[in-house]
Amino acid sequence: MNEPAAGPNAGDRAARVLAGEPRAIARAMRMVDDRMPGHLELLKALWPHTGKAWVLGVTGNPGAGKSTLVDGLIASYRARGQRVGVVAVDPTSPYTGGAILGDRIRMSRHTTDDGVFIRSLATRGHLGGLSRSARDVVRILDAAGYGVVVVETVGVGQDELEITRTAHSTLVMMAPGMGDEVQATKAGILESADVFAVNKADRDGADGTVRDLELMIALGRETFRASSAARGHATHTAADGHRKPGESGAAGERWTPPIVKCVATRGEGIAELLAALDGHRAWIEGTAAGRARRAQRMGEEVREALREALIEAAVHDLGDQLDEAVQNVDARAVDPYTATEALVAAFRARR
Ligand SMILES: Nc1nc2c(ncn2[C@@H]2O[C@H](COP(=O)(O)OP(=O)(O)OP(=O)(O)O)[C@@H](O)[C@H]2O)c(=O)[nH]1
Ligand SMILES: [Mg+2]
Repeated sequence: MNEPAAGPNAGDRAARVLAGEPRAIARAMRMVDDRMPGHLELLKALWPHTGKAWVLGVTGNPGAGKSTLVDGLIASYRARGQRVGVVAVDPTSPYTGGAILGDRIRMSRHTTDDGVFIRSLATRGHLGGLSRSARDVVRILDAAGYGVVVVETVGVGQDELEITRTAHSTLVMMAPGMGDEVQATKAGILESADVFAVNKADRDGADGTVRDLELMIALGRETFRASSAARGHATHTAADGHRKPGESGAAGERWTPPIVKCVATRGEGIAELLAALDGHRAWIEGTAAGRARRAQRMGEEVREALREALIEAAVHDLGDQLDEAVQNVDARAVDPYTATEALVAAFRARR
């Protein structure tokens, strides 16, 4: 597994990724995922060639039909002539590409299409790093010319929500009778959803799920009004009413998540869903509020990277001083607040 850092330089590697060589792409993904030496140089070399892909996050409870739907979306984007990358993320699984995840992907009919690149990601112990890994893998696909990149996550917990923040548009899938509606409010998914898909509309209860969602969106709107618009979020919950599938969800500068009913197994509702997603993309790209959201997320990424880099630098530079401080706090010779202040001061003084 451990490949030496020697070999092709970042420029060569980047050139092969840009040329769309599948092996080079897979290798680059492994490098960034494992944070191998040279991965940052590679990402830097790829950066000027990124920013073209549309990133779609797909989330929802296990079994909602995400993979089946993504499979249908891939086919539609391919029919439009777009190349599609898929990153399947399972925060609950320590295995990458194992049987469990393989079973969850269900996109096998696209595996022979070289316009489709599917990659799975699992935690493998590096908790918290999954959204960064997902973001970097998405960038590699972006640089390699995949115009649409789908990030599918399992579940609607905090980890998944964080991962959806790496996307431009977030599609939240629900299925009737799974108690998803209640879960959604808990996990704060209303704030993350740009488009809702109520799947398994061939089953009883889909209309009820749609009504529940409409109600929650309306309630969110009231809450938003009550807490005033001063929070700086371009949140869609402030918009007026919900649109019918296919209509734009943009009301002026605001965005209301459209709700689209579908039957993923039969491909029903996919066209409406694509229209809703296109509408959201147009909102992100065409309105000041949409662009502000994009900028905000870029800001989050830089802050996250800065936090990580600062911690690394501080731990490296402070060395024994950090260990001593910990011992002193443990011996109650100093309180942790004063100890932290002293460490920050010491780190600053070294610069
Ligand atoms: N009746 C019905 N079944 C569906 C529909 N869409 C998907 N299914 C079935 O639901 C099951 C789960 O579908 P998946 O696409 O694997 O769901 P998923 O959300 O990706 O599941 P995880 O990856 O395990 O979270 C499969 O047996 C699908 O065939 C639908 O519209 N109607
Ligand atoms: Mg799945």
